[in-house]
Amino acid sequence: MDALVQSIFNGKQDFTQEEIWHLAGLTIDHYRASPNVVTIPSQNLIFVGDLHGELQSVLSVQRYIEKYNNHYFIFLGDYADRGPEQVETINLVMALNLAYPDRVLLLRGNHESNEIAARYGFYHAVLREFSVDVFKYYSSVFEVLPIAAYREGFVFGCHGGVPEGVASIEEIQARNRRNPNFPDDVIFQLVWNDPREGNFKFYPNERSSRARHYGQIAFDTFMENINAQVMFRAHEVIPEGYCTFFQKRLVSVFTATYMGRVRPKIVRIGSSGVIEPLDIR
Ligand SMILES: [Mn+2]
Repeated sequence: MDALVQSIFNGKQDFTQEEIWHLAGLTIDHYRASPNVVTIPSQNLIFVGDLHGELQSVLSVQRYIEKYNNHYFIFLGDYADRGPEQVETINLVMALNLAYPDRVLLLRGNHESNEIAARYGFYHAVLREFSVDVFKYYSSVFEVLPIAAYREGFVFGCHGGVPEGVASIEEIQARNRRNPNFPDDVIFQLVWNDPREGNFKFYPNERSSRARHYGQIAFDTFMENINAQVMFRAHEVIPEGYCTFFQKRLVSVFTATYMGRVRPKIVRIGSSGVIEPLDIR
């Protein structure tokens, strides 16, 4: 294992500009050639929701990675912004990925964006401690992170959920994610859209003129088209840390406390399809 990755894995929390450059470079090398939708290699899965700069949440996830050593961990994005330890949190997330490259997958959330990071704290947190150059290293990581994870006949996972006007995995693969923001509408909706119960397809989402709410009809159609049974997503603050939609076929998970408003969770699914929320901390 890389010496820097090892030291972060063992608890290092102070970083130099050069160390962040090194860590970001390793992460970029890891994802540079990844497709937008990554194939999940296992049926034993644990999904991690929004972390938003809460180091205690990632430290707890790290213990689960060691304990559930035959499980594949999918982080659904939103690593920094808002919380108290943003640099430390995203650095540990990258280190966990590099320590377990075959068992950890990092997806991109809507906060892995220059525009959003400038508005919700990460950009300024990096500038307080480091420099614009260091923010550019992180921004280069944002650009390469994959958008979704998929196992045919089983699960689909992404930060937000069902995009409008998409009927296949191939259509998502054909999009270009390589931008520090989200100019592509399909990529944008995959990380921004929210589910709402109801027998409808899509309606406008107050979060953004480019975002949608997706209902039962849109969800069922998408899942049939791509051949998946269960979808996992994050992106919304849920007091219990976890909830389901659409006859329990959509799981929404949140892994930060969000200033004490959430009892944070991660969610496990095994080959039997049983869904098990796990308390962290
Ligand atoms: Mn989000």
